Amino acid sequence: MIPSPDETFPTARSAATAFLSDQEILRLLPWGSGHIHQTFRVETNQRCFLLQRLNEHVFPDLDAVMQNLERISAHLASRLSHLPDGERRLLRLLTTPSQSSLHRDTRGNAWRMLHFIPGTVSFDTAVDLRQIEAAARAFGEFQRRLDELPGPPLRETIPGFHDTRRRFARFEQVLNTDPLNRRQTCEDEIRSLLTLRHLASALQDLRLPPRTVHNDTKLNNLLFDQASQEPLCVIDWDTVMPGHVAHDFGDLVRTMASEAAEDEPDISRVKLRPDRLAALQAGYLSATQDWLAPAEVESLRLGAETILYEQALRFLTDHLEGDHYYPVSQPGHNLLRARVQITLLSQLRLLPPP
Ligand code: ADP
Ligand code: GN1
Ligand code: MG
Repeated sequence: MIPSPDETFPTARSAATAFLSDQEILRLLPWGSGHIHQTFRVETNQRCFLLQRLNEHVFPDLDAVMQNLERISAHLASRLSHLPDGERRLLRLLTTPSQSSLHRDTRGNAWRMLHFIPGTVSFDTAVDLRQIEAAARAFGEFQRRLDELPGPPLRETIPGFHDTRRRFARFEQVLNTDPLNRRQTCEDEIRSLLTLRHLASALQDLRLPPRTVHNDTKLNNLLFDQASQEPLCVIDWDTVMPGHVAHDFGDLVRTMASEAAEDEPDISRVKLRPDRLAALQAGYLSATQDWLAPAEVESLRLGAETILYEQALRFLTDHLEGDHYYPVSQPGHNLLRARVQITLLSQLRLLPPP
C-alpha cells in the first residue's frame, strides 16, 4: 500500500534535492489522483517539477520502466518538438549528478523527477462530448506515434498486465481461499463475473498482433491545456509496452462513457451513454483508422467489454484480498469500484454492435 504523504514528506524533500542540487526547494505538495505512485509538485526558486516515489510493489522491474520512459521521451521529442508548445506535449525526465533518472534514497525507496507541465488540468470524469472526442483522438495519436518507435519492442514492465485469463485465475484463487471472509459481502458481483467468464479469453483468442500501446488510457492520464481546454500531453507511460489497441480503446470507454466516477456509490447514476460511446469511437478512429488492420477496428467493442470485465475482476480481487493494490478511503471502496465496472459492462452488452 502507498504510505500517506505525511509519512513521506521529509524523504521527498531530500529526494528532490538529489535531482535539484543547484536550486532552492520552496514547497512540496501532494499532487494528482493516480492510484499507483506517490506524486508531489515541487516548487523551487526557479520553476516547478513533478516528483514521484515509485511503487515497486506494482513495478518490480524499475530498470525496465525507466529505460522505456527514456526511449519514449526521446522518440516523442522527435515527433512533437516542431509543434506549437512542443515542450509542453512531452514528459521529460531529470537526472541526478551521476546521470541517473532514478534515485534511491538511504532506505532504498525509488524516486524520479519530471519537468512539471505548467498551465494544465486533468479530469477524473469527462465534461462533454467535445472533450471526449478530443481525448480519444489524443490517445489514438499517441498510439500512432509510438507505432513508429525505432528499435526493439519496449520491455514488459508488468508481466501479463492485460492477460485477462490470468486475472480471472487469480480471482478464482482468491474466491476459493477467501482470506478475510469477505466473500459474503459480494455474492451478487461474484455471480456476475463468473457468468461472464468467457470474457476472460475472448479478446486473447483473436490472436491479434501486438503493437506498442499505452495500456492505461484513463482520462486522468491526459493533461489538457488550461487556457484552450484542448488535450496537450498523454502522461503515465509506465505501462507503455506491447499490447493491443483494443485494450486502450477499452479504458477510454471505461473512464469516459459514463458521467459517473469510477467509485460512484449511487449505482443509479452509473449510465453508459451511447452518444459518449459514439464520440469515443469517432475521436479514436479519426487518429487511427488509416493504419489499423480491419480486425483491430472490429475488436474495439470487445476491447471495451474486456477491459470493463478485467477491471471489475481486479477491483473485486483486491476487495477480497484486503485492499493491497488500490488505495481505499473507506471500507468496501474496491467493492464499490467493482460494482460500477459491472454495471457499465452489463449496459454495454445491451447495446447493438457498432
Ligand atoms: P499514477 O501512476 O499514480 O497514476 P501519474 O504518472 O499518472 O501517476 O501521475 C499522477 C498525476 O500527476 C497525474 O494524474 C497528473 O495529474 C499529474 N502529473 C503527472 N505528470 C505530470 C507532469 N509532467 N506535469 C504536470 N502534472 C503531472
Ligand atoms: C491504475 O496509475 P493509474 O491510477 O493511472 C492502474 C490501472 C487501472 C486504474 C484504475 C499500473 O491506473 O491499470 O486501470 O488504476 N495502473 C496500474 O483506475 O495498475
Ligand atoms: Mg495515472
